[in-house]
Formats: sequence, C-alpha cells, structure tokens
Amino acid sequence: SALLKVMSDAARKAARGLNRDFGELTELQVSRKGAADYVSAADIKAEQVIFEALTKARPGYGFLGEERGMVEGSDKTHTWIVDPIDGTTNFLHAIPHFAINIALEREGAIVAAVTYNPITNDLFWAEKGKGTYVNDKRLRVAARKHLDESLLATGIPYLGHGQHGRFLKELHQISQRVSGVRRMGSAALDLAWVAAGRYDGYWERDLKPWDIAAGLLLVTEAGGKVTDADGGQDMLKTGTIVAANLDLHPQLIEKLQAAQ
Ligand code: 2AM
Ligand code: CA
Ligand code: CA
Ligand code: CA
Repeated sequence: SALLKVMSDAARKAARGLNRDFGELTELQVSRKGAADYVSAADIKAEQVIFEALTKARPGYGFLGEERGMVEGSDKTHTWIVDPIDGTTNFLHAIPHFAINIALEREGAIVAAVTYNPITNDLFWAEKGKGTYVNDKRLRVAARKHLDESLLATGIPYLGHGQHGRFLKELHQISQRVSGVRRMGSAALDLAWVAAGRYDGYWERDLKPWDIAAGLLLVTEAGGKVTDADGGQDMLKTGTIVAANLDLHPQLIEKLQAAQ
C-alpha cells in the first residue's frame, strides 16, 4: 500500500547511513544519555532522516521518537512511533543484529509496522487486517504447542535498568521448561522473529513504546498473541510484553506468574 511504501522508503533511506557507519564509529561519536544508555551520531541522523521522510509524506501526523521524544502534530488521531536503531549496543559493537523500527498508531491502535534489519536486508512489515511479511514472503507464527519443544527469546536487564532479581526468577522458572532461551539485544527483532516462527515465544519487561509498537502488530498479524504480563493489552503503557502463538501464550503467562 501507499502507507507501507512511505514507511519502508523511510527505513531504507535511514539504512543507507547506518550501513556506512556500521562498525566505523569512533568513541568520540558516541555519548551516554544515562547508565549504559548509549546514543551515537548514527541514531540521531537516522531518526532525522525518518522524521523528514514521514513528515513530508504525511504532514500533520504526530511523531514519537526515542531520540527526539514527542513532536505533536495537528492531526491528533495519528502518531508515528519510531526507534531509529533498536539494538544500539549491538550496532556499536559491530554485531549485525539491530533494526530500524517504525509504527503508525491510529486512535490508540497500531495499524502499520516496519522493522528493518539493514544488514540482513530483512524488511518485516504488517498492516492491520492484511497479514505480516518479510520482504515478499508471508509469515506465520510457529505451530509448536508445548513449552518443552519451544525456543524463546527474552531481554536481560542491564546496568542501571530493570529488575535483575525478578528477571532471574522468571528465567529460572522458564528455562527449566523449554528447549532454549536466547538474548540477542533487539526487542524489535525478537518480535519480528516470533512473527516469522523462528522463536516460539518472547517475553521482556521495562521496554519503551518505540521498542515494541511495530513488533506487536507483526506478531498479531502473523497469527500470534501479544499481551502484557497480566494478559492485558497495556503493553505500550507498562512496557511489559509476552508474545507467542495461541497455544504457548497462556503457558508462558502461567510460568511467569508462578515466578513472582
Ligand atoms: P535500544 O538499542 O534502542 O536502546 C531491550 O533489551 C531493549 O533495551 C533494546 O531493544 C534496546 O533498545 C534497549 N536498551 C537500551 N540500552 C540497552 C543496553 N545497555 N543493553 C541492552 N538493551 C538496551
Ligand atoms: Ca537507546
Ligand atoms: Ca529500542
Ligand atoms: Ca534506539
């Protein structure tokens, strides 16, 4: 659709700068917003490119970006939610696992999503009611029904961020029941990989709207279920997310609750 083209063009345009800077930034081009919260010249430049492309195509829409915060628009029903690099730590360490994340919120619901890994050239996209794709290929969440055969992803709290003790309890509870747990460092790609059926499920806490807004549509349009840890729909407010297929989702929620 025209909307998806606007979003994927913006992501590909920002990706050109990221490909240039990947593995090439000096320490001088990186600063710290808080404990372990790094931002590089590449994050800021990529967000600027995305902001300009989206604002030109859809003047008036609001814009919420990790690096510039909220820019109110004249149109109060539409807001872009953007993370120019999800997985900045990977990006700065020359690990090819990060993504440009763009979602469109309409009256409180996410209606379109793009998650683009410029290194692998995987462009994950979804539009409400129309399914999820990676490039031209339709995606479907995995079909595994039992936790003991499933591979999950999660995120680990880091310096100055998150509840480390609670995370270890949850990991202790869950890792005994599954065939594996991965932690790759990009919430956006974790969700995209659940949509693709690569991971069977994913849970994480203390996230921001720009980490997960796109991915929650990718997973639901691929036939999966996404909730917060209580089974509710407050993921963007609580920053807590549990994603899996319809069989595994309740099992994952149960194990998380047993860990509290
Ligand atoms: P970011 O790269 O856009 O900052 C989940 O782990 C999320 O936490 C990531 O998607 C990442 O988004 C964010 N995050 C911020 N600082 C982090 C750090 N030091 N280590 C891991 N993740 C971090
Ligand atoms: Ca960040
Ligand atoms: Ca992020
Ligand atoms: Ca980011």
